[in-house]
Amino acid sequence: MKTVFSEDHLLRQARTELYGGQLVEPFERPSRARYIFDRLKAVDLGPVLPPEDHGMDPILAIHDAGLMRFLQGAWQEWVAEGYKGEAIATCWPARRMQQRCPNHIDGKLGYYALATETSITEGTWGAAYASAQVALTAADLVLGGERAAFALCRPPGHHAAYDMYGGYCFINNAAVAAQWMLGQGAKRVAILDVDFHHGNGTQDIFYDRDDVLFISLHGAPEDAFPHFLGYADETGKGAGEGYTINYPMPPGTTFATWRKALAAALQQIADYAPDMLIVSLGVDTFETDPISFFKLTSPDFTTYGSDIAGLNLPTLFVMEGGYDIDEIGLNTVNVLQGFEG
Ligand code: SP5
Ligand code: ZN
Repeated sequence: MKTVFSEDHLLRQARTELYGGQLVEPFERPSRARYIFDRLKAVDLGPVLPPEDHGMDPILAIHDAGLMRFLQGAWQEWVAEGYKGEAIATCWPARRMQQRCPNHIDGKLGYYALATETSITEGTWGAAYASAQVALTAADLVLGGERAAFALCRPPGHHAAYDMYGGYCFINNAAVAAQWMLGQGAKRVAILDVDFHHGNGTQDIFYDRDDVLFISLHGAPEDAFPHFLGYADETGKGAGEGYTINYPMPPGTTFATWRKALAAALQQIADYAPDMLIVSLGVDTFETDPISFFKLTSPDFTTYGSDIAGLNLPTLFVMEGGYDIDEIGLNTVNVLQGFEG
């Protein structure tokens, strides 16, 4: 399997994440990508290619132009205000308040943020842009006839909504790739989100559409980030009714339970008969992930990679989360090797 990867992920080097009332070293850190890269080299998964620049148009086909302009300029506005730390939202357009974008950087951060753990830094835009180009280039490989491709995206994307960033995500790489596939001739695309967290951004983007089926397996919102989306009764609206499917699961969920949800999801994808499959691949379902509560083991990742291959669909894997960094390479590449069989 070919991988697409860009060293520009190193432009995102946040020093702070607001966690437990403290500013800690972010869980989403540069070494994540290096460990995955090292593992896929160690097992000789296949060639690693740089991204090709597809420009802003495929990104603006998914995201609000105001959010993209904000992300490009936020660090400069923050520094100009004289702030010393990294850019963190401190207020929101909460219930019964105006949903209008203010001028001041503090207001803009609150308008566009869906969570406060994600600090914006000097290189954040450059890394996010490169990550989207990685996904687009890997999508081209699948469009060009490859059985599968791996977009080693960093930063991740599935929490980024039409006009919101957060959850370590700025541009929704999987959504951008799905829209690109549709523009290049695919009639229907399925997105299977196996990251521990609900893919709220992807759901938001495609909620009223029937040309993208979105299925997510995740920690139940009662107990897990992003807390305010991902319930089983969210099923799409309008033309999209029935084309969003959620499998929320409780703390302590084991592979046996998780795999049953996966089997149901795979049947629903088969019934939908898409031209292509995108897997939002987060390995934070791992038993020792520091911020998650599922109990998958390293061999389980191989097993479910093989389960996904059973669909026999052209498949694009897009990297999302996973924070047990010592094992992130093993677990991620296990999925890809399990898929290859
Ligand atoms: C892409 C991705 O996986 N993003 C995840 C963002 C999660 N950020 C919020 C983390 C809050 C974790 N709270 C865990 C409590 C454990 N004691
Ligand atoms: Zn996650």
